[in-house]
Amino acid sequence: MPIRYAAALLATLFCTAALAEVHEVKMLNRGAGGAMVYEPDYLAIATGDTVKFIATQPSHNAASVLGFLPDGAEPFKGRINEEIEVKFDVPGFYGIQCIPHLAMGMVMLIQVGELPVGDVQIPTSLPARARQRFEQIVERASSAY
Ligand SMILES: [Cu+2]
Repeated sequence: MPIRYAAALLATLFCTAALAEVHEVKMLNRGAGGAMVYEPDYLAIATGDTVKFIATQPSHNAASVLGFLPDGAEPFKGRINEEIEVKFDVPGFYGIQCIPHLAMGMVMLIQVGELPVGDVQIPTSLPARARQRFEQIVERASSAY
């Protein structure tokens, strides 16, 4: 039954495609969490999912934080006002920064795969406000379970 086989194959392909999600993050001058924020500032996603960083308000970007991504993961850096889509294929924790507003604490945390959020290692080299925001994010994410 070649036709039935083709239909089954198509259904399998369709399901696989439907499993990989695209999550949207807004880059904002002001949001519910204060000034210079990503909204949401924490995402727990599946391996292979994509995050789309939307330039909702001007003068922001999205870039990986040096030393705050899993081994083997590719660092990335979007330009200012650039809307970028990043696919996360390596499980682990990713710190995301807006380069012009890092000192103001414009960061977010992306958790790829099922991991205890308490295991995250926040680099001590970050500016105080950024480190503080990461700590708040981890605290909020930990208490949500
Ligand atoms: Cu910014």
